[in-house]
Amino acid sequence: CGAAAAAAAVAALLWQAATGRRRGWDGPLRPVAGRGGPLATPAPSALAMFTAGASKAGMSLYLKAGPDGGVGDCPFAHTVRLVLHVKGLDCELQPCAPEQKPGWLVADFEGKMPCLDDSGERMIESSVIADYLDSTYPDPPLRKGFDEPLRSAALEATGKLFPTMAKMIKSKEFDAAAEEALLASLGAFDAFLGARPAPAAPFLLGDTWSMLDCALAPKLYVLDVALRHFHPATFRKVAGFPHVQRYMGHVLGSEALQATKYPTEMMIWGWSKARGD
Ligand SMILES: N[C@@H](CCC(=O)N[C@@H](CS)C(=O)NCC(=O)O)C(=O)O
Repeated sequence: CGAAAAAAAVAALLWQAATGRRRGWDGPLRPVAGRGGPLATPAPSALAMFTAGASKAGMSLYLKAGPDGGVGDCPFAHTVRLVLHVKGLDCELQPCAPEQKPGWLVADFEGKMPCLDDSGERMIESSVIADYLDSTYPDPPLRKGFDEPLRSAALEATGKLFPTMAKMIKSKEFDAAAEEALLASLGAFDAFLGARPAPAAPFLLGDTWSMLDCALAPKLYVLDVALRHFHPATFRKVAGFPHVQRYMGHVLGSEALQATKYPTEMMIWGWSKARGD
């Protein structure tokens, strides 16, 4: 029995060396963060020795770097990282400043990021990457198994949140029209959350992460940090939306968000640049 377990462990190790991904034998799954990411890169181990000799197997995510070379502020890359995390997939993070992008990324993808490289299969656009991950690594499913009318309603109710919050955050002076538009989109979102069959459900479509949560949570992280920083009086008005408050509290406090978030200083740095501060 012991020998069989050891053989299974070795087989799993070799499988990981070949694929860059873990199989469920070695305990809880966690993502591997790259340079300067919020999680420390695991210490060298037998696993590292195996993977060091492997060819191009494994997953890498090329994403915006911050000024210190670590993971920069990008809600779209954050969505991909959430999907990876929820699925328990290991992925090397490769933060890239404009001058650090690999030649193939510039030549084949106009340097666009985030860009996923899964053992040579490469793609850009966070939604395309997220769909690829969901269909290639279907456990847990993030699109299938959810109520379709509820999903459409959620999409409709959340569609204006990011554009309106971005406009407000970017406005240097107080802009009453921008605030009104943001509050209107928060109102639509609040109404949707409260009208669901299970209004207290922690995620948009029920009790588990869906693709929509993975797309929305990084944007609410922006609201929580950048709107609070640049327009605190407007941020205080978010308290007037109780369902939004509860949803934000849940997803922003979740283990997955905490494990994948980039530093708040990075967020302020990125949005300060976008504002031309
Ligand atoms: N529609 C794209 C947007 C991606 C995007 O805007 N990426 C920006 C940061 S949020 C970026 O990586 N900028 C750095 C660069 O292009 O060098 C997606 O969803 O993937």
